Amino acid sequence: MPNTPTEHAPAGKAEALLPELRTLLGDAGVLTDPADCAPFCTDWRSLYNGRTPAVLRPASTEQLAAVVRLCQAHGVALVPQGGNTSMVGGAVPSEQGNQFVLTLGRMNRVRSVDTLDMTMEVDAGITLAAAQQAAADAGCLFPLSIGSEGTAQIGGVLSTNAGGNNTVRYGNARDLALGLEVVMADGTVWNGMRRLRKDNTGYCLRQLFMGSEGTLGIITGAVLKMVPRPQTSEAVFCALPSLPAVLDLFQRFQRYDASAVQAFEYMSSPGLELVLSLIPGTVRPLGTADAGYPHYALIELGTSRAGADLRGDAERLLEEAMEAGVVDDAVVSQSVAQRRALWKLREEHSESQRIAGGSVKNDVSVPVSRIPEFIERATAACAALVPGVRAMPFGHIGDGNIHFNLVQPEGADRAAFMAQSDAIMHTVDNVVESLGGSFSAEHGIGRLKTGLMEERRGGPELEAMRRIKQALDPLGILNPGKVLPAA
Ligand code: 2HG
Ligand code: ZN
Repeated sequence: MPNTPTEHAPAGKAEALLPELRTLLGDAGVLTDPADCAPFCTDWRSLYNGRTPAVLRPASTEQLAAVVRLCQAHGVALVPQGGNTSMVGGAVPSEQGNQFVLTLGRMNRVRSVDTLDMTMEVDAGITLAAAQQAAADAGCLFPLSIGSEGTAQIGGVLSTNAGGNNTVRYGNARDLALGLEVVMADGTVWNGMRRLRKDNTGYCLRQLFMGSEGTLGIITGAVLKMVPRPQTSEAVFCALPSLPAVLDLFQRFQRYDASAVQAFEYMSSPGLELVLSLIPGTVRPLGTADAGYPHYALIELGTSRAGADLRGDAERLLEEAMEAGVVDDAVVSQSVAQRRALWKLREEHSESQRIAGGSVKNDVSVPVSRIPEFIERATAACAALVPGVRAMPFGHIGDGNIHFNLVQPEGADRAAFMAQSDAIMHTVDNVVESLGGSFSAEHGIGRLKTGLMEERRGGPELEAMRRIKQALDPLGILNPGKVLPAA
C-alpha cells in the first residue's frame, strides 16, 4: 500500500503553487524568506533539519481548507505544526524541501465558554496556556498541563494526545476534548464541534484524529472539557528509601482521596542532583547541603470541596508513612513561592539533561505496579550496554509513564554517545515490552519512532492503521513520513 507518494515529489511542484497560495492567504499568510522559515524547519531537540518552500499561515478554517484542496489537487504535502515542541520530530518538514509547513498561529480565538456545560470552544491555534487562562477567567480549570504549555498549541496538543502531569487525575488530551472541527485531506470540513458527554453514534471519529499527529486530518477547532477549579491546593515533596515505597505512598494518597491527587511525580537522586548542580536558583528541598536521598516524589493535591483541610490531612498521612518506614522526610509547601520552587525541581529535569550533554530519551509506560522492576532492569541493561551511562528516570509515576532518560557518561564524546541511541532505545524497549508496556507513552511517534511501529506494533494493529490512513488520506499529503513507517 503506498504510504507517502508525495514524499519525494520535486520541490518545484510546491513552489509553483506559491502565487495561488498568496492569492488565497495574502502576503501575511505565506512566509518564504529562509530566515522566517528556519524556526519551523528544526525541531525543539534539534534532531532534524528540514527545508520548506513556504510556511503557510491561514487565518480561518475556510482559508485552511482552500489550501488543503489546492495541495491535494497537485499532490503537494503539508506538515501541520503547532508550537513546534514535539519531542519526536513530529512537526518538521522533510529535507527534500518539497513540503509546506502549515501553522495555525493566526487562528487563536476562544470561540465561547459555557460554565453550565463546563465546555470551551477554541480555535486550534490557541496556546495551551491561553486555553487554561480562558478556563480560569470563567472560574474553572482546563486540567491538561505540560512543561511547554506556554508555546504548545491546542491543535498540536490534541493531535498528539499529549499527557503531562495531571493525567493521573484527569486523563490525557484524548479525554479532555468532546468535539472537534477537522479539515480532511480532501479539503472538506468536518464539523464535529458537539459538546456532548454521550454521543454513541458509530465510530468515534474524534478519537481517530486525536493521536494521529496530523496524518489523517488537520484539527482546526475543539470543544474542550473544563472541570471545577480546586479551591485549595498543596504541594508535597517527599524523600523515600525505595521505589516500592514510592508506590506504597501513591496508594496511601489514592486511598485517602483519589480525586484530590492532581499529580504524583517521581524523581531519582541522580536526576535531582543534576538539576541542583546545573539550574541556577534551585535549592535542595530536604536533607543537608551535600546529602540527598535515593528517591523523591512531588505530589500536587487539590480539591474544590469547601472547608477541606488538605494540609492537615497530608501531614497526618505523611506522619503515618514515616512511622511505617515508607517516607524518610517530607515538606508541605508553605507559600506559593515555595510551591513554585518545588515544581521547578521537577520541571527543570529536561533542561538540566540537555545542558549535561548527549541524552537519549525513552518516554515509556508500564503498569504502575511494574515500575520498580522496570527501572531496576532497564538501569542494569543500559549500564551493561554503555558503561558509565547516567540513568535519570523521572516523570508521571502515578499514571505509569516514566521518562527513562540516559545522560552520556561524564566526559564522554557527545556524538559517539548519541550514535548509540538506537541500541539504547532498543534495550529499554525490550524491558518495557516484557512488562506489558508501551514504547511511547505521551510523546507520540513523530519521525523518531516510526521504525519501532513495524517492530512493536506490526501485524493486525499496524495493518489497520495503514488502511485507515489510506482511506482518509489516499494521496498521503498529510504529514508524510510521520507515525507510519514507509511501506
Ligand atoms: C516532561 O514530563 C516532559 O517533563 C519531557 O514530557 C520529558 O524531557 C523529557 O524526556
Ligand atoms: Zn512528561
